[in-house]
Amino acid sequence: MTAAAGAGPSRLDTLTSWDADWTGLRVVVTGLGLSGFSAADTLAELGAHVVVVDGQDTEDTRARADTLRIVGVHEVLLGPDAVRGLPDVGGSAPDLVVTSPGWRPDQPVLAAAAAAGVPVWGDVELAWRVRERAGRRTADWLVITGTNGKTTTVGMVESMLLAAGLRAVACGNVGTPILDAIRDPEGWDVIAVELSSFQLHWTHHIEPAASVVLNLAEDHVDWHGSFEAYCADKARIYENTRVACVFNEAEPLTMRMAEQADVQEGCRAVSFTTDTPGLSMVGVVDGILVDRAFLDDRAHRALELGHVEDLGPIAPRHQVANALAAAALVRAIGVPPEAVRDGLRAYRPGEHRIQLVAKADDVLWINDSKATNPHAADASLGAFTDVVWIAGGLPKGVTYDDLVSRHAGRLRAVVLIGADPSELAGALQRHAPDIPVVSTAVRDTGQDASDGHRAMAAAVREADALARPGDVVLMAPAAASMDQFTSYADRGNAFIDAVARLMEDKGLGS
Ligand code: UMA
Repeated sequence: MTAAAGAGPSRLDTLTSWDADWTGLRVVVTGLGLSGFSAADTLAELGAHVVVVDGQDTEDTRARADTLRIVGVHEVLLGPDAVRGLPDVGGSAPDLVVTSPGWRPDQPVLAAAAAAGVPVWGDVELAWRVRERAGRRTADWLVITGTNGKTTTVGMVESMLLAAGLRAVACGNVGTPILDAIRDPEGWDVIAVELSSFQLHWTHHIEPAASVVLNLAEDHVDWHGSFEAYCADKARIYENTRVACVFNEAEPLTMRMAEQADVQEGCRAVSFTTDTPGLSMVGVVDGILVDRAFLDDRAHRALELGHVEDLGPIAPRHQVANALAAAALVRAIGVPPEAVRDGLRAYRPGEHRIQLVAKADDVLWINDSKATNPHAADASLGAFTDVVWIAGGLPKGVTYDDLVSRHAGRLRAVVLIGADPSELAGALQRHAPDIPVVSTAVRDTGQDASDGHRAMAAAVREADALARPGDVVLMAPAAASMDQFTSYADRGNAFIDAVARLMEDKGLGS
């Protein structure tokens, strides 16, 4: 191991605001997707000497590279050779690597950086460093992680902040890169930041006003190497929190993470529960969302924040939990109770999360493409009683035994999608041997593995044949989509299109 290359850690230690001297800092940015592009663009604006690398040499990456060169990025290296090792920057070793979240630590560029002692930051670390800028307000950060519910919760937080009249935005893993948000010319009062385990892995020091781990279940084991490593990265979200570490009363692991975190003086641990709340909790009493954490006389009183009905007509338990977590975060920074209620009323859930697509012949067709792991599918399966379940895809190293044994009783039938559904099929054989299972899988049908839209159309027809009045056809794959689709949104749209065609063929309109 060699000492840190180039300017060394001491120069990096001084880089704690936009107005610090970033000029000529030699930086390699890995990845030319959403976050890499925004990191390279930011660093060029700061005057750093930037080299970007990406393993894909496509029309799209070339076009993005051209744009970056115009804004002052010195070099963009594309294709497999560009990501086999750490490049020099302006003829010397880099001072810093800023990585995109999807890059695994054992990827050769990042492994070489580690071996050479070159610090690696994610875009969230860079965003924290540049958040202060002369003449602009500096936003408070409310940060959210968890295996499931992050996107919903960050959206609810944003909605509550806006209802309170604050200038606020949701950013991070939700889709708007955090550096794009941070560079907004007007600045923000508060940013609501969704953080993935990948982003947390590459984040070294942030000081959020409030933080939450919503829940924890097996996910992304292939990236982190183990569930323990995944949890260790998630736990980093609580470090240095200023006002409140929010945890899930139903998941003791989240409490331990909050307790073990090194937080700022005066920071409190506050939990959320979908049952009656005790002291320092938010929870539910007779359908009313209540706060027993952020009021002076909390030992004797509770504050009404809203009603479960404020969440809309379908409010499964996990959605109530997300709403309470969001409420705790905003209450930590003094958002009034009415804004919590108004924010929940104004919030519209994103597409592909327990989305009602059609109702025909007394059968509900529900798109939950966002259920990319067993834990998410568990929540949506649990919300219905008689289910024709469309499931399968890339399992990401997780197992299905618990999920299938828990819900075997509610399954009418299962239709398998995905290039290789053998993991799920095995769990169904073991724990639900009497449930009919139909496969649309490539191995059985010989169809093109990439043709997810055709597979989905076939799955929808199979489900239609199996469903009886009163049933729900639930597309909640419990797996990632990339084996047959470009994203979970593409998979959800394939389902929506296939259901619309089915309805047309039945003469029911779409
Ligand atoms: N690449 C390589 N080599 C690698 C890996 C990637 O060259 O080994 C290149 C790809 O060719 C591509 C770029 O790197 O050009 C992609 O980088 P990325 O995978 O980090 O993705 P971004 O486009 O930067 O998007 C990321 C998040 N993606 C991931 O974490 C995988 C987005 O979350 C996030 O919205 C965005 O930053 C803005 O912050 C998506 C996601 O799937 C929604 N997140 C996972 C999840 O929610 O489960 C964690």
